[in-house]
Amino acid sequence: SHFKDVVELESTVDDEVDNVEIIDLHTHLLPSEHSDKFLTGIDELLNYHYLVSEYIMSSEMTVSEFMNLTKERKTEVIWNELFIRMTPVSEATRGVVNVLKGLGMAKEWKERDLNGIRSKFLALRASGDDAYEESIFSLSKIKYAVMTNIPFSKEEMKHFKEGKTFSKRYRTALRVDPLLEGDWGKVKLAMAEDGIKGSGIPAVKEWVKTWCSKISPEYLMASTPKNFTYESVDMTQPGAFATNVSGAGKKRKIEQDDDCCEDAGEQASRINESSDLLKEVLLPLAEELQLPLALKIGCDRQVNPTLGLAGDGIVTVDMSILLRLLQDWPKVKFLVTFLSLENQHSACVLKGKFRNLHIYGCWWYVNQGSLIERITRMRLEMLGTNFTFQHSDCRVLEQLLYKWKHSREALKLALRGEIRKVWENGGCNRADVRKVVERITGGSYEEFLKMRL
Ligand code: REL
Ligand code: ZN
Repeated sequence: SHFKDVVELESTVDDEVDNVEIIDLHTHLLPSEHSDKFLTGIDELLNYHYLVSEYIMSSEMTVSEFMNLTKERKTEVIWNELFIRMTPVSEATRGVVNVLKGLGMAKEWKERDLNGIRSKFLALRASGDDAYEESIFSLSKIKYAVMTNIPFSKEEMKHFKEGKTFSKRYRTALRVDPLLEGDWGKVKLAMAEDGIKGSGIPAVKEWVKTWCSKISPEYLMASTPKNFTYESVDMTQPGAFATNVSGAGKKRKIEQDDDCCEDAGEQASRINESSDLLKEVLLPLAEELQLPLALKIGCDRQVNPTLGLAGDGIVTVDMSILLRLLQDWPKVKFLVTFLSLENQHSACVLKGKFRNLHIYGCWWYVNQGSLIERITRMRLEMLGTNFTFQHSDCRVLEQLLYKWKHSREALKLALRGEIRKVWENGGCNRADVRKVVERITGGSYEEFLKMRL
């Protein structure tokens, strides 16, 4: 039966949002079996780059003084500054407090007892990392989280090479930024490390395919560099790749670097060098293997390199780049998110034109309650339920608890308003609310993966 009043409507929305099992479709989490890559506990939580950036904004220490500290010392310094000297009002600082509360450390938080917190975290892990890991997933009500698996990282991939098994709560995604950037140097290095002899386009394809069959990724992914561009080429024109594509700058550079004489063999390998890894490897492979290409667009990497991971900035991008990709590659599915708020609206318009596009998440600088609410309302108005409202981007296991708590709160606010309109229009009930919630927290994503193009 239909809701009798707004109170019932809102409490049902809250209840459905609190209880839905979510698919987290992009994180940087790695399983406990990958020991050194498994980030957990208070030191990792407080060393999160969002907090480092907030700390540096007003710290008494200089950047280099801070960066030279040990991890444990950094924890203490951040704790004293952001949680004792200041009140934790930011998204990232509130998050830590929420984790503490969620894991039964309200008393320690009240007393600002960092040592107490440290020993409680140790105690929690006493029953074994996989049990602890499972408890965090189930407390956060996450069905599964998609990892970021980087074949260019020897240390990360060694765990896969060893064939370790891990919890079903994790799914894989193959992260291939150098293919999108046309960075042959990195590609060749990674291939050499994997013992691959050849170096041309076919060899690169084989290498990527081998990783795909090894880890069975949900999708291929990359985040675009600031100057990322993609120009349409007439694929029927011989030599088109060498002249008219985003790799053109790269080609010029290679020619400048190497102006001595050469034989035919060298010339042939130079043609390979200048080939566009995006157009000749990544996009064709996505089509051939029927793997979506997930793009994260709008990061301006290392605007302040002294800050490490905390040193990345933002750009609002020209949407015609994505438009051309969608037009040129109708058989490739694109999962896309944007860093800039300005790009979110245009992204919704594009989604309405291209069924091979799925918009997901409120990434990093738009992963803030007020912005999640606003973006989600706009997406509901423009796309119905054909999007995924959020991904967490967690790097530390326990962040699942707070990031999803915060996102669920924002979603409740968005849905209370939007569902109310539906109700006022002609009535609605719990089942109607559930359909909406399930679709935008993973249902639409899974449907998109299965969609025929
Ligand atoms: O996947 C990415 O490219 C980004 O999400 C990361 O580079 C970023 O550092 C992440 O921690 C942001 O949330
Ligand atoms: Zn990420």
